[in-house]
Amino acid sequence: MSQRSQIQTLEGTFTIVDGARFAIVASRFNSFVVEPLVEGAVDALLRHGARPENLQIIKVPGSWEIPFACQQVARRGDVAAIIAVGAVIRGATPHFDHVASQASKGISQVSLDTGIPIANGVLTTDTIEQAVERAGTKAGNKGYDAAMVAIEMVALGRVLRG
Ligand code: INI
Repeated sequence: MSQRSQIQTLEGTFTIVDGARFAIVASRFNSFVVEPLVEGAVDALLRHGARPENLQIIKVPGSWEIPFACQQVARRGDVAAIIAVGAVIRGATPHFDHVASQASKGISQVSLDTGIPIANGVLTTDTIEQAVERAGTKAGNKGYDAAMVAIEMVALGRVLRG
């Protein structure tokens, strides 16, 4: 037996355990981009066996508010994972940098603090065109992708916890 073949590899599958609940936390800011991300996330979850009654969509004003909503939902303790979706699009002021970094830092912090996987589907782009490309057009749908990550991380968590 080769040494390489003796190394254990652990990873999650894309199978949703029956009864697993998921929350999608979505901003209303730039909703023309965010709504397709929400629909992409819902599509991924349903196609992989989630039950509609186990999905919940939570709307917040902007991406800045996403971490707080994620924290409240995660603390509730009734979801296997959260999918955060939003769109921070660069404007003429430094506001973009504050919102983008608060959203990503906050999402990561809440996930680590609560032990609930949170997939980051918040777009940070220089232009509206780049955002539209990632919301179901040329560059795929980052909401769909984030939901797939959430499914995988739930499965991985179960593998790691045994
Ligand atoms: N919120 C976004 O989700 N995307 C943006 O591009 C954005 N910009 O550029 O301003 C934005 N701002 C609002 C912010 O998220 C908060 O809702 C607001 O600051 C109130 O706390």
